[in-house]
Amino acid sequence: MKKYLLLSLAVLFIYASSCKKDDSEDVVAFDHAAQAIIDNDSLINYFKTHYLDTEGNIAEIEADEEALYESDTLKSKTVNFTRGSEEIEYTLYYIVQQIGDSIKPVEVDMVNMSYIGMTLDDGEIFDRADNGVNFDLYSDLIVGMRKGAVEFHSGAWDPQGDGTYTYENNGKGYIFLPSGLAYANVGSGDIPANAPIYFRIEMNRVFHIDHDGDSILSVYENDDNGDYFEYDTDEDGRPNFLDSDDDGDGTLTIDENPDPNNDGVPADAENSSNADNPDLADYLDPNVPSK
Ligand SMILES: [Ca+2]
Ligand SMILES: [Ca+2]
Ligand SMILES: [Ca+2]
Ligand SMILES: [Ca+2]
Repeated sequence: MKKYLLLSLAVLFIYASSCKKDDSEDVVAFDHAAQAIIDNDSLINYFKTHYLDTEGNIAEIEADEEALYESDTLKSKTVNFTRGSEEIEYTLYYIVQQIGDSIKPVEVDMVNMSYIGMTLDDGEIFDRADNGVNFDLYSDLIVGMRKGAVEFHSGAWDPQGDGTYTYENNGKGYIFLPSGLAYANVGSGDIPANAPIYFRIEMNRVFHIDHDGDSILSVYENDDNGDYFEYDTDEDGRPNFLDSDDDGDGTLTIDENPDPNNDGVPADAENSSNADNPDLADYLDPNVPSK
């Protein structure tokens, strides 16, 4: 009898773990909007009880130090992100401690960042990279890091001859994320489910990259509002920076001569000036070449 009980428990366990992997069922049932409010309350409470010490570390208030919550250095931004089937309005917080003297990345750039990742409730370090790691902001990072990283300028770098670099005047600071912009109700490694987390980061370098191999750097594949994800000329659901045939005319963008001088900027794109759209570059004009 005992043997059968163990067997059925084992079956149950396997079934439970296979369920957990099925995001579509678990995540839909979870109330992400409610969790967003709980997390924001936790973050606000943290900012009211912590301050930045003279070394730039965050510490718990003991006397009359100025709370992060009262400080002008604490900034926030709204990030709408879909969890389950619902678009949730999240608030991300960040602190720029040092403004870098070079460019900021956009959400489709690659960056080199140094970072320490910590859980909000106990400051436990779950990951760190002290010497800088390259990340494609579009594909390598949780959404909150992508949205936070673009608030930091990069700096100057100096190769040391052994493959490493030193960095000067790079952007430094913190990014604070509600769980919904991080690992949500699933968690990851040492990060529990529904845990707000924060990162201390240094933005070392920004690299412009070309995701779809059409010779146009992704940084230049955005619409008039600067949006990379909504810019979809042929409306096939694939934004231009990921679409190798932007206008959907059956000719690959790269074969419509979008960048004759090979600098990755489509300002010099070939324009055969068809009568309907005389100002439209060929790679964005579905009527050129004519079908
Ligand atoms: Ca491209
Ligand atoms: Ca498209
Ligand atoms: Ca095309
Ligand atoms: Ca075309």
